[in-house]
Amino acid sequence: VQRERTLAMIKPDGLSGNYTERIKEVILESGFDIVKEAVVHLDAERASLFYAEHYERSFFDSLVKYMTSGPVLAMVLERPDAVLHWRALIGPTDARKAKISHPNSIRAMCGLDSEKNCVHGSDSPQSAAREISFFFGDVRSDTVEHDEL
Ligand code: YYY
Ligand code: MG
Repeated sequence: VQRERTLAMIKPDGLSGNYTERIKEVILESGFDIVKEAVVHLDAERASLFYAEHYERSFFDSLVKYMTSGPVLAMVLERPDAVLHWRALIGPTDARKAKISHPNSIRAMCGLDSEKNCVHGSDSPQSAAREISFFFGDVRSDTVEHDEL
């Protein structure tokens, strides 16, 4: 089975609220390997770049403020269907809705609302590639070893 990578992030309130160990338990119990991880404190420029697709949205400034309010934990997760599987585990964007419709989801566990939702997950393999290189640099060298034989 083809393994796939996705970018997961524990956002500032998840990290400061001591949810990291519980979230990692869910990750490992769900068959992911944590391939890379880094604690990073984003500045406004980096947070804006990460969420560039939302630049025009009314919540953008508030989102950037939230994402720069403390360090985040970025992780590369790997397993088959990693992108879809991680999105399913974290639940809907609005943590208030998650608590009702997806009570076992990670956002239901540690999120607050549609902004402070505790965790991030890439929404497609293309986003995952962009977001993994955003945090960890260009990782193509990890996957071209067969071409070199
Ligand atoms: O991918 P996901 O995080 O589930 O949601 P997006 O629609 O991509 O929004 C990205 C990010 O923006 C979300 O995690 C919180 C913030 N946000 C917000 O503050 N208020 C909203 N109404 C929608 C999203
Ligand atoms: Mg998104």
